Amino acid sequence: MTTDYPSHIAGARTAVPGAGDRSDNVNPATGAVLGTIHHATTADVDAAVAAAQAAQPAWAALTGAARGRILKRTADILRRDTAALARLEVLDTGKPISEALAVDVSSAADCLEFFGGLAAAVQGEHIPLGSSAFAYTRREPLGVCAGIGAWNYPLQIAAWKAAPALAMGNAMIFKPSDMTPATALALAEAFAEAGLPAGLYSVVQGDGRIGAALATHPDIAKVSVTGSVPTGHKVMAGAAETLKHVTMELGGKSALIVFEDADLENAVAAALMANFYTQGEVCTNGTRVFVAEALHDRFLARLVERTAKLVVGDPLDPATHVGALISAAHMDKVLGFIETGTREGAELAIGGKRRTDGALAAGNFVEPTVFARCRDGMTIVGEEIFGPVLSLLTFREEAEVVARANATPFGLAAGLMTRDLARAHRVAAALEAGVVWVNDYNLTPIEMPFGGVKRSGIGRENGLAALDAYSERKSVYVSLGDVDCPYPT
Ligand code: TXE
Repeated sequence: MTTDYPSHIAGARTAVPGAGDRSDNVNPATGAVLGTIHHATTADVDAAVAAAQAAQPAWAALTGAARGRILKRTADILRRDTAALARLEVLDTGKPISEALAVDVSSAADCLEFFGGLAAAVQGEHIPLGSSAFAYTRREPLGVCAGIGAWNYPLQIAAWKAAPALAMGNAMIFKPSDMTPATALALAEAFAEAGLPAGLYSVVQGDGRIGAALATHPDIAKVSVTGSVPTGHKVMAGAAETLKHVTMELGGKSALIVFEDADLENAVAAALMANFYTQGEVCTNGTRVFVAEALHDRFLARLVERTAKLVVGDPLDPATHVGALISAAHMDKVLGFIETGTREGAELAIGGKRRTDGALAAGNFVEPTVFARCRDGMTIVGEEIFGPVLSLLTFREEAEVVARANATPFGLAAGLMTRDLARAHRVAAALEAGVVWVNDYNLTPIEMPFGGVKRSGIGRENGLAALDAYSERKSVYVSLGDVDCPYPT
């Protein structure tokens, strides 16, 4: 049985078939067609914008507490429906069910809860200006905001954009990736059940063309995109026409640095977390693992030993650690990088092949792969692969490794493993990255601002910073005396 994935505009699913293009939603693990995505048209985008404009002023006029209650109710609904939502996410993305249950759904619920709680705490400032005047600031919503999502964390991305936008009194129109249409739609239904008025969260299905229609729409005030660097360029250029606010969560080629004094087991565990979660399709992945020369052989041996134990398999099986890559085309790209790595002289320590045994033959499965003895100039060390491919490099000096870690146009994340407190903070400060993990990797609690520097992005999601990203500060100057005017009376 297949499903239809229409848009969800003004509180309801749109008609099926719609007037726009159609495409198949394919299960990456089996190649089976899950259903038909009914792409929005630009007229649908206009309808979503009109519905948002109609609903947003009354929403902004509510108390923060009233808005927050609806967000928190939505979080409860997501938690109640965790099993069903996790399954939807697995069918669309190919990621292991154990991850979808533990991370994807709860991260979205945490986000709605966090911003639901904060909505009532948003305050302006009072600015004293002597005895005859003062000023104050009002935190005002931007109006209609747009979110454009990637396919690796569809529900989490939709929540990370919608929750702070709605908490601040905006409306959100969200476009999921056309490879993962299901859970943004499920979120629309959870919002409706929680009592969110129609028009405040709409979903428009489609590809980059619908994304571009959002980025350039004259009545949309802000666009937040999660995706590749080239898409970020296009969205920002489109948004420039109407001078929109932008938040850009783009790609990365992050470094994980393992110093000589690191706890070996923790360092290996962090390297696994930094590379093989969601089959390596994580923007923050620490794919360049720099290990102190003195630790290298022991680290590599243990890394290979633990990688060999990872179960590649059916994403719906709770025992699976590594699922299917998003599409056959993406798998071919990842396998191409692996081939290039070998050709350029990296040593394949483990993995490197597509898995085609039994039922896996129908899906996009690639073994977790470790390349040892990599060098900085290699293609696999320079480019974002977005698959389960770890490049191991060695270093001698702290200053040397920091310089090499920073020698990339990207700047999303970094990690370091050491027992030396001073070094930890010195290196965290020196790394050019939006997020640095000390003695761990890839944790993104909702309380912590998240985003990149350099080509990895602009702006921050999560934490208190996200409220700034979805609001303006209006300054109100109040005079308590007469107007001091130099002109003749
Ligand atoms: O990203 P795209 P994809 C990176 C990663 C991956 C690559 C491709 O390197 O291999 O991106 O993934 C919409 N105007 N990341 O193809 O193409 C598009 O429809 C407006 C990093 O998913 O950048 C989708 O909804 N929108 C990332 C979204 O942008 C446009 C996670 C992302 O698509 C558009 C996933 C346009 N001109 C992939 N063109 C991360 N940072 O987490 C496309 N889109």
